[in-house]
Amino acid sequence: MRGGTSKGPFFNEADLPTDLATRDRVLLAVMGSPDKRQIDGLGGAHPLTSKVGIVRRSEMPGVDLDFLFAQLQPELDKVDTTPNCGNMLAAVVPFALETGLAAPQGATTTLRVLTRNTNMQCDITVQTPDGHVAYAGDARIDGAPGTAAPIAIQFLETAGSICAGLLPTGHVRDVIDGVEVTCIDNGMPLVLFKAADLGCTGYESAADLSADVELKARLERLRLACGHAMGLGDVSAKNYPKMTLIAPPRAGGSMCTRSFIPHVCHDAIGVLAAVTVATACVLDGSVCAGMAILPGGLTQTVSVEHPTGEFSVELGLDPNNPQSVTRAALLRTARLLMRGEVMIPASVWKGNPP
Ligand code: NQM
Repeated sequence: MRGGTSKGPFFNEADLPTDLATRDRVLLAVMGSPDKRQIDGLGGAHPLTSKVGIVRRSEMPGVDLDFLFAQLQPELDKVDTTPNCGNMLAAVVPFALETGLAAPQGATTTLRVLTRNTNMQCDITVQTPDGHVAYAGDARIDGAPGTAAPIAIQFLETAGSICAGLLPTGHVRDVIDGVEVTCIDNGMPLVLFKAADLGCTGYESAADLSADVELKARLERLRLACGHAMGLGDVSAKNYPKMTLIAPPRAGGSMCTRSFIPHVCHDAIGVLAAVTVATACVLDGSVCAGMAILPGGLTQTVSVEHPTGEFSVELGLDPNNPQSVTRAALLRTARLLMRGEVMIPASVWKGNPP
């Protein structure tokens, strides 16, 4: 499935080994990791195409589907199920409808999905005219070509997904390793700082930033220090916190970003990374203060500019405390790319008994 600006294979959990160590070996074999080109598997030689979705019917009252996201890396022998992925999440309901894990409800189908990685719930609405998922439509998301049917995602509660809370250092702004930063987690742990503070404009292309070896070494030093400050311990082998360079918006949006995930620069920005940037924009005293251009009000659409366009996040603020974000809504698209069997070497797993 393509989910937003990511893609990867989706599995019905019942088709995978129950033993987690075997499951991870199977997923590595599916994707062809570790190998820079993932030549012996389905992975696309990039973190955004080294992702796997695992879905099952939920047993939790009020929840329809459970989703487990697995992040692999081309060159690592590792399967990480600790972070979220809001892009792969967009493909969960289409996958469940295609495979009979859920039934269509009418012209649209809304299901509640629990992301098991961080226990996060959301409501996802897809178009299902005639009882089938519609993929064609007019919705456009920057970072994926063309247009497609809209998939609306409404997040219910995202603060402190992996960290202990929204502001895991206890401050809205810190100075860490000589750089003024906001460490924040509203669905994805991020470190935000002004691009200019690291000698960048913040308007560079993703390719130019990914090729800047010196900048990446500096970012990694800062990331490791922030990881400790955020209570995440040694993050050298983790793909979070993501490092987010910010600059004044220049395309009519609210804030301009360049997001390292964390060792290459994203061509766009992750879904929950965008939710987290939007949240930092509305917090008084964050590094975004004085730079973000916001519409104001208790329902704010924050437009996060990124290298290939923008990502709009609608935030709902608590009327009794406008510094508190109570919900986030956004639009994605997804597409079924293929269905079939993926072949696992018998030395890795011989398959579930028929
Ligand atoms: O932040 C990339 C992506 C992501 C994650 C990453 C994501 C999210 O664009 O919710 O979607 O940050 O590694 O798929």
